[in-house]
Amino acid sequence: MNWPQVIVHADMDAFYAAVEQRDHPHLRGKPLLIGPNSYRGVVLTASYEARPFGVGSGMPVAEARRRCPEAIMVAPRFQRYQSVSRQVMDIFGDFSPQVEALSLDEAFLDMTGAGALFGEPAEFGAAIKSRVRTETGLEISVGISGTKYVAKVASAHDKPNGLTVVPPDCAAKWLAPLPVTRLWGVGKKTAPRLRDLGLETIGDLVEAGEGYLRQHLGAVGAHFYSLALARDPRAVERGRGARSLGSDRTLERDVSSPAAILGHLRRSAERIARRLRKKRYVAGGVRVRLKTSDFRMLSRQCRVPVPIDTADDLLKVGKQLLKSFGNDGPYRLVGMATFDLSWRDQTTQLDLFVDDRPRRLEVTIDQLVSRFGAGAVVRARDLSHPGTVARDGVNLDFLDYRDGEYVAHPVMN
Ligand code: TTP
Ligand code: MG
Repeated sequence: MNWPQVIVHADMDAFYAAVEQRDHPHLRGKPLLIGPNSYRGVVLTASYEARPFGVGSGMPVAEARRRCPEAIMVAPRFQRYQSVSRQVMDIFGDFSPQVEALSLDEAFLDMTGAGALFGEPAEFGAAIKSRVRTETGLEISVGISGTKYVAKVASAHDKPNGLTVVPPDCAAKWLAPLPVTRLWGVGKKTAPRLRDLGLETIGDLVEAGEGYLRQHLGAVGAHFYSLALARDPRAVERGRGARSLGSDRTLERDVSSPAAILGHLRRSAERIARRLRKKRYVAGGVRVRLKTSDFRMLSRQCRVPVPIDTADDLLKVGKQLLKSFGNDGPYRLVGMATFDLSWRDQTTQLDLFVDDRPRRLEVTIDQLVSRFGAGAVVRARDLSHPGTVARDGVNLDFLDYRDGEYVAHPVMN
């Protein structure tokens, strides 16, 4: 089977309604409409029990209630949905560093090259579904193919709780019998036009040919023709959800000595490196941020020739960046972040050409911490300056401790 690209589209089933049914057991198995309890609003979504009545997103509440009088009206709780969404997106992040969130409940994942880690598409599709179910108690439908377009059509194909894998070489054949409304961009206006031309299915467009479609529909005709043949060159874009992994430390006392700044950077680097390794990511770039005592945020970043995932390497880059600030502080925040994240296993250089002793040490520490928890390991040099980090809600030193991050073992240094 030939999979030049592996694109996953994952979309929660009846998202808002499913969250309400999960949180309120008495709503389970019942037709629900999520929306304002007023006859003037529109329905945001309907539970699957309500859908056979022909109700759904965007329908005026009055119309929906007429069609499905026994439906229970439930007011939306956006914060709740947002927090579930974060949980779900975080799970996606464990399957790929390339996640393009399209809305609260749906995303594309580029899983090209992930086979070595997760097996065949059908296997990792099932794994995504099962993690979402275990961790959120909710169901999700997954479509997998070689393009975004086909993956998206596939995820809707067998909803709810669907898993549809369409190998790229069968994609055009798979699309052919589907109605033209499944083409992106064919809506209420275009569908009747296509029907007037005798084009009912996606396969009909392919048969009609590009020239014919161009002649009758203009440039958009050529676009539909490409989609109908499952051609869709768009890459998964991380966009707003750009995955960078970082750690900022807001300090109780401003610092200006290079040694003190470096001390904080090192702790950020250690924290970041552990999280990178846990997710099996490597970073293609490093950014250092410093906030001056008058609240100006300064930032320097650079890319690295070989992706990295150790505190040792992060810190080396961080040190270089630090030299380029041209500002002597004092600083109230010291932070580091990594970006351009990719899978560790796709980068062959790693471990091969570089001295991997620092990495082996860090991995050993990871294992100690995961086996013995907080208190297992601390670097000697960290014992000398505890407690310099103020409340920033994220990165307190004592959180290090409670998180099971480094604690003490002078020998490890
Ligand atoms: P969708 O994924 O479109 O719908 P859904 O998850 O409810 O159902 P499906 O199983 O068909 O995927 O949208 C996700 C959530 O976004 C949905 O639960 C409610 C909200 N939403 C709106 O607020 N307005 C809208 O117009 C649509 C379509 C959705
Ligand atoms: Mg959905």
